Amino acid sequence: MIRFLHTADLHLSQKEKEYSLSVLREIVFAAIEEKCTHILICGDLFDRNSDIAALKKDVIEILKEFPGKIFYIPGNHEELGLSPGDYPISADLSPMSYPQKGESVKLWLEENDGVSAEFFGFPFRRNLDDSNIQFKPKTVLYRIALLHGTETKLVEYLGPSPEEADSILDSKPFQDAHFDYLALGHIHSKRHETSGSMIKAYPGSPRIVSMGESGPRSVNIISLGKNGTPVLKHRVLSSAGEYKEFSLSATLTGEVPDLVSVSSQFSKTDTVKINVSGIVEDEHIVSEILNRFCETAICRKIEIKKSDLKTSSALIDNPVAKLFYEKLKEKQSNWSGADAPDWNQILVLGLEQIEKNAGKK
Ligand SMILES: [Mn+2]
Repeated sequence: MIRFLHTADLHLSQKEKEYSLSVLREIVFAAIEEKCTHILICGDLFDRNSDIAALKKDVIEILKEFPGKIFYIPGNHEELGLSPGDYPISADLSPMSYPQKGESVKLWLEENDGVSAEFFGFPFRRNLDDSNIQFKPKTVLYRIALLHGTETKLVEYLGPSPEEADSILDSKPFQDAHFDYLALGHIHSKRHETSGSMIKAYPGSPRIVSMGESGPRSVNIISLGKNGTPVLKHRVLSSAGEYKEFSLSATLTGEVPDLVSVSSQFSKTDTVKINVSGIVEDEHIVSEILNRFCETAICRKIEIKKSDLKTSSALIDNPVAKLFYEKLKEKQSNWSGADAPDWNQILVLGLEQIEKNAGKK
């Protein structure tokens, strides 16, 4: 049996050193626990080229804990900060094995327990298709490729980020050469597809690289047995946490009543974004409440978006709005019935309508 852990797009960075290295540690731990013989790292292991020199000592120390082999290809991010055409890896990154400068592909031939497999590692390049790759007839049980780029059938939407639109991968030559598994990197959300008998899979980024990357972060574990069919499973990484986003509204007096219930919906490894909207009388009060919340929130990272928050004074410069506001306040203070309406909602709706009509003139 050959069993490998497939990951990509960890984006180790000095900026988030502790967090990104903690996820690398869990990846190695997972590979050991799953009894993997190999780890495949399919590009963008480092966020920028300068991160290689800065973090290589820590990375090597962590990777040395793994008793099997580690195959690696550089992605487009390893080139960031370099002059075009320069090969991104000049340092010795063993125990990782990877294509060297000038090598357009590296072939590893592996055998374990009567199971044989070829692993082809392609360093990132912007054009990889029928015209520049050719394979000899398959003589082993499994053929695996390590690739970094956008497989268009697996990625339905190619924008607005130009990142996804460059580096198109054509999987046809791999299918024609009877590959069994394409170990892909570049796309940060996990996905896979089987075409014919070939699995094409992005494990997704094993950590949160950018805000908005929601869902559990995971790696792929692939088992190659004697029957010639790879078996794929996902393994969630708990140290990566999850990205969680909440939309809350502030009351006119600046309180955010749902903040309390939100804090029970994330944990210390999570990355949190809270969008606050509404109309408030005094922006300072709501800012103070939100700052205090951020200081005490138990999570890895928190960001609050206040751009949808409006102050009533700005709107009340409009004489119609001012009249509406005063009438509403009067009605509110004279209210004696049991079921009081949501005054804040009425105010927000009313002011929004007045603002919209004012804009039409
Ligand atoms: Mn990439």
